Amino acid sequence: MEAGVWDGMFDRAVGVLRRNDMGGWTRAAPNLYPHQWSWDSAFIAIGLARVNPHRAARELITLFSGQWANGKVPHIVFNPHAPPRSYLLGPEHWAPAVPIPDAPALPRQTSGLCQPAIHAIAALRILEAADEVGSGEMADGARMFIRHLYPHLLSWHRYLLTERDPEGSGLVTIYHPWESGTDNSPRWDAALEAVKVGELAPYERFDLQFVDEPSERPAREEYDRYLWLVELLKKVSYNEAEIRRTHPFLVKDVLFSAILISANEALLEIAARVGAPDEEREEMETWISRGRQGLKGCYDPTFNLCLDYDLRAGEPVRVRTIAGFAPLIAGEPDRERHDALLDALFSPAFVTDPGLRWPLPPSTSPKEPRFHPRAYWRGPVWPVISWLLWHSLRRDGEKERAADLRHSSLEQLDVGGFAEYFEPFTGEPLGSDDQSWTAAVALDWLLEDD
Ligand code: 9WN
Repeated sequence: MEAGVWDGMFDRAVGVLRRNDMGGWTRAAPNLYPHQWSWDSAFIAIGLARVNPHRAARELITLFSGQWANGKVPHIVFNPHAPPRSYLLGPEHWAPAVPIPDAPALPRQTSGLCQPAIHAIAALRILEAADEVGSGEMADGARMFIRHLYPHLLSWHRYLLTERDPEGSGLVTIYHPWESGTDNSPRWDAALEAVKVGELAPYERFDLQFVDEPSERPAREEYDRYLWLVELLKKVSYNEAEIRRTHPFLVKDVLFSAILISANEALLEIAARVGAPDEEREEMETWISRGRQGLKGCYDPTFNLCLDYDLRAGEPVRVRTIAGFAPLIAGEPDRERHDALLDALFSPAFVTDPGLRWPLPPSTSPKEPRFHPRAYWRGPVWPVISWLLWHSLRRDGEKERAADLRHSSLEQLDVGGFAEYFEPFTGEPLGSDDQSWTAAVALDWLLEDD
């Protein structure tokens, strides 16, 4: 760790995670998100891996205790002690009239959606952290942890690459913008607009009490559609075949798919460590090459970005967002395309826009007509996305660019604190304060030297 430069930040980040620690799992944020979120927990485990590997392992194990019988890891595992009227949609909104055969026999309730599968990357980080400590109790604990988690990770990835990809395209179909983790990104505008909302019970937006301005959260029309899509999924008791037949929102999400490819690389390493059968490793290799092929088919040479594909409309989603850099996250084997993507990332359409407070990727390109610098995923900078890109660039040997992303991100957090996201031109912290995954990626960055 660079001593002196980021004085106090390490302790502040640890403090945020400690205050959000609910005993074996971490709430995503103190007020706005009082439950355990799936990809947040994976980032939290990454941040905790070298600080407290045992606690990091526990984060993932607790999350996976909510896994469904079909392998799906739910996007929220609910906190039974969350204050009433604190989060919409709470646990009472997810149960369908007809019991769900695939839901877990749980002491804890879950949502019925999922989120990007970054968990295997987190699990591998925990193993590597335990390796650094050396042999002894830690190594035994890590071995037990991974023996326990490996089959769960495998069935999670299998679910995504079968039920969510019956076409064998290597790309994951999402059923709801919340599944992407980039909820109100303009990526989903057209597909959402096509959803005809039926009769909805009146509802209250609890989220708006925890932000300064309503524009920091999705709009009312978006919420109507989010809630309606959940109603439709409940109506078919989350039956995958029925969803594929009837659901109005089915999109191949390139960012989700890319994260899964990278997670499959991690799973492959984990498989080697647990001595998994050859067939399982071959299965993962097939997923990885199929995924890369799938992303190749979504590449748009005019934008030099990868585009999501709307299955209902039968067309690509032509909008420039950070999801376009999916192949960089997956690992792009074609050198020419890799360089074109890097040029696009470091172009004025993203990181080198001269008006930016820090050279960090805005969630949506400022060149897009639907860019909005304060509106959730429509423009602000999200530290976890900067982390994903940093991690990928470093893996690919792009040392200098990775170091710049890390340095600017740490500056952003030093000035603005561990906010959920940041206004790209002013650096103003927005959304929730003390967001767990922001503190977690800060820890990971602080523990690196470059
Ligand atoms: C819905 C918890 C989550 C993140 C998502 C982010 C936001 C929820 C919401 O918060 O989504 O899942 O209510 O807006 O978009 O990426 O996991 O931090």
